[in-house]
Amino acid sequence: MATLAEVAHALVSDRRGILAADESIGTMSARLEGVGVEPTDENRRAYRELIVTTPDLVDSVSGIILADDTLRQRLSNGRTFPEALADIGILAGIKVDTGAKPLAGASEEKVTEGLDGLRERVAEYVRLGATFAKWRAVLTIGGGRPSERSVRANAHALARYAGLCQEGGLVPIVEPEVLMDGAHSIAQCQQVTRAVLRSLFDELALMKVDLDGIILKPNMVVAGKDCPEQPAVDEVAQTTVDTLRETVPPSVPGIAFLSGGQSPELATRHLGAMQNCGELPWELTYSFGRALVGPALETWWGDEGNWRAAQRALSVRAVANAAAR
Ligand code: 5MM
Repeated sequence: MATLAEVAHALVSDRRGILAADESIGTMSARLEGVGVEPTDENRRAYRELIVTTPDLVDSVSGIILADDTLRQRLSNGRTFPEALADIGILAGIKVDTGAKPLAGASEEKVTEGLDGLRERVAEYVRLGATFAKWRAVLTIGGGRPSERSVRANAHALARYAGLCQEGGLVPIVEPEVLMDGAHSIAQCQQVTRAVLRSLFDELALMKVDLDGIILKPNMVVAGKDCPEQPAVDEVAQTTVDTLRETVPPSVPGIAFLSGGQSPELATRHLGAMQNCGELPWELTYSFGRALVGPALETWWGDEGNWRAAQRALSVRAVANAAAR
């Protein structure tokens, strides 16, 4: 059986990246409704089948993060999703958090929940074929946010999640997302991202998490989407890499970015530009959700006749991101 470090390494090497298809039922339903598809269990299943049966996906995707409902569903050929992924050489991951909930005493801020019963759920997910997991914390900038208590509460939860996953045999993807919402500058995003990552690595050390058996999934350091001054691609790349050099220990095998609402093309350009920012101690790759599958969803529209065109749209983004690496 592969060690945690071997699984983590496999997820970020060979120019491949991770596809995030772990939208909760609420988010996935909203995305389906956005393209005129009725948000039924069957349509959520069919959409995920479209993704995992995309030809040659294994050439650019090392792992796919699934949600709990998908892990229990089957493809039309009767295989479970983890079985179907194993058949084609892609690792199956599972989102184990139960969502970001209002943080007591911190107006408009959230803390991600899901620690209760996590040890038992991890054991079940391993039995169902998962080899890695994901937990996403969200932090907002503006109006005095993020507060120190939201940074520390989320870092603490991420570290306890990571420890439980490693104990149970899953590689934890640790995702502290500083949101792009707002009019903040890239400098403000850098300052907050730096503080969030410092707090996170303090907590991971406290919880004795093995850093060579995790993947970090951070935001890129960008300006808020309403900021009138949008930085150039090279500035985003350099600022992101500088921030990571200051905060992420070299024993972390890989950093797999979220796309956070950037357009698919811009997220790919940022990833590509980062590869020219000098020698780095970790692999830099992608763990995009919307920036990988958005164009496919918009092509599909729930119509069987658009199935292959939608898969081609996914392939285009996956191949472009692997090439950017
Ligand atoms: C795919 O979306 C993931 C789950 O979202 P919800 O639990 O809110 O439904 C999300 O965690 C995703 O993995 C990350 O945000 C990265 O996705 P993007 O679209 O930002 O690359």
